[in-house]
Amino acid sequence: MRVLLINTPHFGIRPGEEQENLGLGYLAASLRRQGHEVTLVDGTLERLTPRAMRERLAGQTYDWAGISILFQESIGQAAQVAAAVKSALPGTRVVAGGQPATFLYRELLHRYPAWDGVILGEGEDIAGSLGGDWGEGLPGLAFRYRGEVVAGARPPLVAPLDRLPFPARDLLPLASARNAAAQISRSRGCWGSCSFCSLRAFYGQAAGPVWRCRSAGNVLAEIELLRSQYGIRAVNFVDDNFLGTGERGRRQARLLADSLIAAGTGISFSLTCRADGVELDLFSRLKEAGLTRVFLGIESGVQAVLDRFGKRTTVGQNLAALDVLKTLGIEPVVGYIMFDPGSTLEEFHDSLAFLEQAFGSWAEVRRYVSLPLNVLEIYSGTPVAAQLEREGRLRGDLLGYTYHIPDARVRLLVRLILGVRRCGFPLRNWVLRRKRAQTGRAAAGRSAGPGGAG
Ligand code: B12
Ligand code: SF4
Repeated sequence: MRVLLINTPHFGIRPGEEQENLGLGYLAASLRRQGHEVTLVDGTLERLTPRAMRERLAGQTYDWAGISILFQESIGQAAQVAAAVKSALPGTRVVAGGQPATFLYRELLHRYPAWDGVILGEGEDIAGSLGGDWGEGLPGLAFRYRGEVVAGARPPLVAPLDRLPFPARDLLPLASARNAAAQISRSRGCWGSCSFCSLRAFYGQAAGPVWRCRSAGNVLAEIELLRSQYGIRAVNFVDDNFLGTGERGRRQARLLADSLIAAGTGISFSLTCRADGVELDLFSRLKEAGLTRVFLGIESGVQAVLDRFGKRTTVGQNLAALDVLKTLGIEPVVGYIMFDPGSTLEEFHDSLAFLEQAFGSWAEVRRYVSLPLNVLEIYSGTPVAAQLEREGRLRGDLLGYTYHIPDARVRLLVRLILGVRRCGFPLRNWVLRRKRAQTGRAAAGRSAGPGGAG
């Protein structure tokens, strides 16, 4: 079977921060293990418009095409790509996968004729069956059947993760090409159920423990491969919650640290975690193993807001986690949500006071907090989306939701911030892209020219 996998183009990501689609790397490896031939086209990295995609695919033949939708904000773009694939390759089945597609399969199949099916949840165990007869349905597949949208029951979660082949890195050449960090997925799922996050719904609808972690040996083997075959010196663990569940999660993290130290890989790495798992002892071991940067979802410095988010952490834990990272000299990259549908002006003031207390100055806040004036975005599959819908406060549709904020002062503030951002971000990205193109040209000129420094 010949399979085409496509990463939906997303041009909103800050230039230089685009990453490879690891989910497609995993699917490709699983398909290959079953003897199928896979082509992967990355619309984001190649900056492909639907038209360019059509031209690129004309004249080729595949048994089916799968399109990954990582972010809900790119659902419209994905539908255009699906239509482009259909027009370039008439008769080829086109299926969608990824978190937003899983939650919005009904809307996708009703609204866009180009989609033939949607894969619900993890795709590795389903992908190999998609080229055959769909009959009355397959587990984990939603499709149109006799004029209705039907969905097969979700198959169990992939477990243990060690049984998966490593992602097909030859189809994900970005990290090695630009000498950047490679993305690694060491665990999947999270025990939390924060109101704004879709993780629990994504993994929780299938049978099996939500948080699953690869063994230290399996992760180490992938790192060794990345090092020896691709020259990788740094990795980013994309796990949503690196520290997983309770004592078991901490033990697994320590085991990995011990293995990395014993193997002397010399690899540096970053990870993402909750504030309540950051402990001095464990993190000093992780630092010894190569940890340099931690993406820390503290989300708020106001207890009432943390409670509203269902975060199950305290302001004290947030401060303590920042303190541990500071003590160890590990760079924090802090996730913070300043405004949400329940925000009040008083909470905004308290938040500013917290940030100042935690970081010392606004300059430091800007240095460590990714987006200090972050306004919560609403995604399908999250508890907050369901709540707003129940309360009749959710506006828009699958292409983008907005919501009503009862506090009029906050509403005005948010409107201002979003207005400035709507103009500012595209301009910033345009400038960054020009700069990168110029530096790229200069670098190419240097290396190609006689007597270059390299
Ligand atoms: C790495 C990452 C990024 C990277 C980019 C990744 C990339 N390749 O482009 C960066 C840091 C740039 C990023 C940015 C953002 N991100 Co992000 N990101 C992730 C993260 C942590 C890991 C993705 C990953 O590699 N997963 C591991 C693979 C194995 O899983 P997977 O992608 O789900 O794939 C599996 C299945 O979904 C399925 N599948 C997927 N595609 C397909 C296709 C087919 C055909 C089939 C059969 C199956 C299938 O099979 C795969 C294997 O099991 C996810 C969280 C997560 N756990 O997925 C969030 C996540 C995707 N990000 C999210 C968000 C919101 C964002 C931002 C919008 C945040 C913001 N407001 O700025 C931005 C968007 C871009 C921007 N405007 O800058 C949300 C998306 C929510 C939603 N419903 O839209 C997620 C789910 C985080 C969360 N918990 O809420 N992100
Ligand atoms: S802790 Fe992070 S990954 Fe887990 S549910 Fe909350 S936001 Fe999602």
